[in-house]
Order: sequence, then structure tokens, then C-alpha cells
Amino acid sequence: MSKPLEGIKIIDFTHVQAGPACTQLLAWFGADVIKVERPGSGDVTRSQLRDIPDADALYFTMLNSNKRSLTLDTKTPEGKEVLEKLVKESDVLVENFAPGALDRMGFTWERLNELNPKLIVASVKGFSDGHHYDDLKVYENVAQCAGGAASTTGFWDGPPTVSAAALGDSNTGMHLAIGILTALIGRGQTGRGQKVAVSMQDSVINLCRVKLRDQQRLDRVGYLEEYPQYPHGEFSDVVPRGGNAGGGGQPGWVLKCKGWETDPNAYIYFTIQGHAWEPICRALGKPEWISDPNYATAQARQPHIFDIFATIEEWLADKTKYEAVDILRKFDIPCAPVLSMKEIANDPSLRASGTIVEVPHKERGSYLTVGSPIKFSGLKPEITGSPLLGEHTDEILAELGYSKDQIANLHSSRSV
Ligand code: CAO
Repeated sequence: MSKPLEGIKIIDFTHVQAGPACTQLLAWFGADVIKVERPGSGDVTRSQLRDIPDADALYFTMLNSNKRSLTLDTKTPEGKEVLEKLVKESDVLVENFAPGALDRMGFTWERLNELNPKLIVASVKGFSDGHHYDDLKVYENVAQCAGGAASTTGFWDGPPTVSAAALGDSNTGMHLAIGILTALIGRGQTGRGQKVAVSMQDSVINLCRVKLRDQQRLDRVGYLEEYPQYPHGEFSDVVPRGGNAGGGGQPGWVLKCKGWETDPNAYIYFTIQGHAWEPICRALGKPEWISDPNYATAQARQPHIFDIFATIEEWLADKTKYEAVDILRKFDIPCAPVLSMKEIANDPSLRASGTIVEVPHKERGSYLTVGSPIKFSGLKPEITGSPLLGEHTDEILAELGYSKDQIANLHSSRSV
């Protein structure tokens, strides 16, 4: 089966997580992604949080599948020459270096555009160009704090809290992938490449859109009716942390199930959808709540929503999270078990769909990774292992027209 991005050549000048997550996605869909890494060390994640001595760490292998690896010192004249040749033959260059690093290397946008006017140059930075923090180096949690996620996550009596989901890193990579694909379509119309830039702060803000909604509602009316602080607690003038509240028009909470005393994940998420109130009452064996004026409408329920959740927890006390969901699904109630990473790793449905895949690796044996979350009717992304450092250097140099002797010289000058 041919892949839609086949024939698109990408210089993958990325490291750590935000950039690699973007280029990995494009590689799954068929692009030839050439990971350019510093000779000797490579992407820092190759050696970060190692679980097997001297083998590439999972941090690297899980973000760099389906790519080729070229070692290249782009600060030597010989290395620069190789990169220039590559730039002339490529469609996209993706980078997530610290602000100014590519310019200091001599590869400004103007220079890249001069070398190849069709090239799309895609960058991730912590903050957008011109922002008063645009000189900062940024990692995941910095972006979550600057993007409004931390101030609105956690419990109201605790500090701002970051999420385990990579809202700053992988999320920014996904935004960049959309930008690159858009620029590729644009190039089809104009024949020209362009600069595509995504900041980690902006990408987090984009996901915190509903919190900006809430800020404006709070400014206008002084309270937020779906937050646990309403109606008994206090609101200040900023969107508060709402614990596990539903956040939309549907109240919800994480509720204890059988075994919660010893199992940290014996919980379900339970949502009270307005029009599902009747089935909820039936499922819980509380048919009298259906017509009781204290319970019949969402507005009537809100003042004692936590008493309702407590009643549901009593009902859950003798049911595992799986048993509970199996009952509740029959009543069309939106709910799910709280799953541990161990349960996710072993979930047969996730294995069958290709969301969790086991892939071979030359040094590690096989490892688990997350496959494509995007499913197509005409494409089944095949996930391959990540490349070893410099595994494809000679092959890529030969494709660029270098002879065996020239390749040997590049090796001896330590440029590759
Ligand atoms: N050959 C020669 N030099 C290379 C090279 C290569 N193949 N690859 C990288 N380098 C050089 C860079 O040119 C840079 O040199 P100068 O500082 O002399 O200009 C140097 O390596 C270090 O790059 P860096 O500053 O990007 O790396 P860092 O470890 O200090 O910072 C990070 C890491 C992530 C904080 C920073 O890159 C950054 O802020 N990136 C943008 C935001 C981002 O993507 N963050 C998310 C990372 S995922 O959590």
C-alpha cells in the first residue's frame, strides 16, 4: 500500500520530545524523515532515563520510529556542506533548537530560502517570535505553566499542577505537523515554501480554550456554576482549579469503586449528562429521583451534586470499576474506568487497533510504543523501530552523491 507522504523528504533537526513527536507522525504516513544528530552523542534522549545499559533509552525509541539517522556536525565546514546539499533536495526542515541556534549555525531562514525556495522550514520554540519571553529555553512543564494549564489544573486547596499528558511537547508537535501539511498544500498552489512556527505556550493555550471561556464568564457573572466551588464556595477574580469537575455542561467526578483502599486506580469517571438523568436514576435503583423537584433538573441537582456522587459511590462499593462500567454502559451513561499504564499496555483492544504496538529494535529486542492514534481507511501505518545513532549515515551520503572516498574523509574529519 503506498503512503500519502511518500516522496516527501524531511530533514529532522529535532530533539527531545516536541519536534520528534511531529516528525515521527509524518514518518508513519510515509515521509522519508532523516534525523540529523551530532556525531558521538546524538539526541540527548538516547541516553536519558536508560533502562538497559548502553542501549538507546525508551525516551528516544518511542519518539523516533520510522526515521533514518544521519550523524552530522553542522558546525564544521564539511558538515555545513552536507547539510546544504540535503537542504537542496528536501521538502521540509523541522527544528526545535533553542532560540537563535539555527541562525548561529549559519542557517537563517533567508539562507535556507536562498538554497531551496521550495523548502518549508518548521520550528518549535517555547514562546512565539516577538513575545517578551522569546529568548527563553523551554521544557514541557514551563509551557504548561505559561499556557494556563497549570493554574487551572489540580484541587482548589493545592498548588498549580501540571498534567502528565505532554501538552507542551507532543501537543506542540501535533500542531506543527498540521502546519507543515498545510504549508505543503500551500506550496502546491504557489510553488514556494514558507516558515511555519508553533510555540509551546500557544499550543497549550489552544487546548485551554475553555478556561479562557470560563474567565470571561467569571468576569461577567462572578461565578461558574459547573465548578465544585458553586454554590457553597467562594470565587476570586480568576478561574479556579476545579479538581475532577466535568468542565462543560455535564457534571462529572472520579468515583471510588470496590478495592480503592489498596488499588490506586480502582475508580471510574462518572458523568451526569442532563438527558441521561432518568437512566442514571434507574441504574442506581433510585427511580424516585426522576420526578423529585430537588433532583429533576441540572440546576436543582447542582447544590447537592456531591451528595449525589456520594450516593453513587455507595452503589459502586461492591463493584469493580469494570463491573460498574459494564452495568452503566447498558444505560447509555458516559463513563470509563480509570486505567493504569499497565492496564493500557496490556489492553487487547488497544493492541488490536494498533494504538499500542510492539516493535523490534536492533539493540533492545522489542519494545512497546504508541502507534498512530489516527486511523485511515486507506492507510495502515506500520511502526518500525527507531534507528541507531548514525545507522544510515553512509547510505544517505551516497544518495547525496558522495563517493566512498569522500565519505571516508568525512568520517576521518569527524564531520559525520
Ligand atoms: N551539529 C553541531 N551542533 C549542533 C548539532 C549538530 N548536529 N545539533 C545541535 N547542535 C548545537 C546547536 O547549534 C546549539 O549550539 P549553540 O548553543 O552554540 O548555538 C547546541 O547544540 C545546543 O542546542 P540547544 O540550545 O537547542 O540545546 P539545549 O540542550 O541547551 O536546550 C531545549 C534544549 C529543549 C531547552 C532547547 O532546545 C529549546 O528551548 N528548544 C525550543 C523549545 C523546545 O522544543 N522545547 C521542548 C523540548 S521537549 O521537552
